[in-house]
Amino acid sequence: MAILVELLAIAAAVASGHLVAALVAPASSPFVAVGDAVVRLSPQPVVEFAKSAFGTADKPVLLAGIGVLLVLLGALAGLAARRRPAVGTAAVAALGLLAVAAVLTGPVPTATDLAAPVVALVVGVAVQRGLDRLARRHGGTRTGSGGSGDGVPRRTVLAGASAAVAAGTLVAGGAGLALSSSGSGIAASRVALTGRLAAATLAETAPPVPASAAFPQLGTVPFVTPNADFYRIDVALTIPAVRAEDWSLRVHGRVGRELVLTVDDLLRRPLVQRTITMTCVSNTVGGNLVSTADFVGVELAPLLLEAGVDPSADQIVSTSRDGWTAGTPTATVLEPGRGALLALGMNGEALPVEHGFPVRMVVPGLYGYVSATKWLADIELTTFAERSVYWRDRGWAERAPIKTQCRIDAPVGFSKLPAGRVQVAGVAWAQPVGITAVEVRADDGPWVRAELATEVNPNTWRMWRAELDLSPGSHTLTARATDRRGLVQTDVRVEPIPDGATGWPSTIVTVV
Ligand SMILES: Nc1nc2c(c(=O)[nH]1)N[C@H]1C(S)=C(S)[C@@H](COP(=O)(O)O)O[C@H]1N2
Ligand SMILES: [Mo]
Repeated sequence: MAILVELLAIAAAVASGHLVAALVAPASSPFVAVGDAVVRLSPQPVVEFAKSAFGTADKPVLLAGIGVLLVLLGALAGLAARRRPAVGTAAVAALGLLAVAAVLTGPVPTATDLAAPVVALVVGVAVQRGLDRLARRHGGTRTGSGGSGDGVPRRTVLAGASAAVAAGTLVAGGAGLALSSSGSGIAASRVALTGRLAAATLAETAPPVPASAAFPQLGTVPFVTPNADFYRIDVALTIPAVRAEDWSLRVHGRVGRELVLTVDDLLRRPLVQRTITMTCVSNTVGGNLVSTADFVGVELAPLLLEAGVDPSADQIVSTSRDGWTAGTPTATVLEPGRGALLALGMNGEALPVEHGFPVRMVVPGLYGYVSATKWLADIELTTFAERSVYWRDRGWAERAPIKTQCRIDAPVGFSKLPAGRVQVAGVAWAQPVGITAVEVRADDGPWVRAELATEVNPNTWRMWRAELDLSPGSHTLTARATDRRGLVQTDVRVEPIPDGATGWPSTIVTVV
């Protein structure tokens, strides 16, 4: 019985905490906050291992692991509580305090964030003490006759109380889950923001992408990546849920005057539309952590100038609602024509939640980890010497401009092709300068200049195609790009860490 009491108390605490969190501040759910804290405190090798072992299932696996651990802890505490009743209460209280600590040490904690773990703590302790007292008074599970005539009603009281707690837990947990998965109004907020963006007058529109910008009939990816296919990389255990109505951004640090901006404030500024190719530093040669979208947002540079950037502030640290941080060179963002954005829209909609709703940063020409903060919450003007950030702490470079790179999309590796002329096609990118040439060759043969598709702008990828005459047998096709600076992509193969992979992409095909 003591074990059941303990487990019911923990379940009631978790469920009530999740419900309160779903109502007031989704990220403050004790369960989720503890999971986030585990990720924050895990040494880098553990995080890398989890990612490679479980892939994108790493988050559910972690949450399930915490669930199993809670059951084990509850059972152990329950066993101990048979001898020493105080242990049972102490265990539940300790778990509650752990949740409070996880939320308090989390990113940008606010007073409302405390509501959920505190409710969980109080509910957990109250249930544990209440049921435990009933159980002891009435002899617990010791079954059999139970003796006296009033034993039956007493056991009934205990069973009834337990059932009531269990039912309450299910209802609270179910309601919490339903609310948090419906995103506490996030979906409605997204629809509303999509509407406001559609109704807004853009100060600058992106020219439509011409059909000549891609070669889909040859097997290249579409020029603009549909939102559902846009690559996704982040360390967020659960997607931070902030309604556009509740969002605000603080710009502070080495500035003349602090700014606090809401979505309304942003929508009052000139809105610009830009087609930009984003790239992840973790992309391996030939990989697909690169995508293109039409972003709508406000220019970041004038906003920073309004705040008055101190000349000493060489780094912009942006913090996500989930605590993740990126460090961007101030000079890059302020560079004339760079076009860094606080983006609100992506491909005709408000940002999808997994891509940073309601506001994210996008800086053309920089890898995402040093620039593209999603669920943006805070911008601090500081120095590289003064503050380090998430991935820099884990061995990645302080500065990371995108390296000139290309990819062969067709033919697909290990294809069997009929002899004769073979169509080769792919993409190349060198944001922010653009691509001026791509060459392809078979084996050690001569380089063949590819035909380039129409350039949309230098901050986007550029598609290419070429024809090669291949004799029967197996061939390795290799490509290399040249950027507008005249730099030919290096063939030296390096791994993504610390500042991006290099090397020529290649594909093996068999001509029959
Ligand atoms: N809050 C937050 N923002 C983040 C990250 C993150 O882990 N958390 N990852 C960054 C990295 S490494 C990349 S490459 C881009 C990816 O953006 P996407 O998922 O929209 O493609 O987001 C950046 N912004
Ligand atoms: Mo990335």
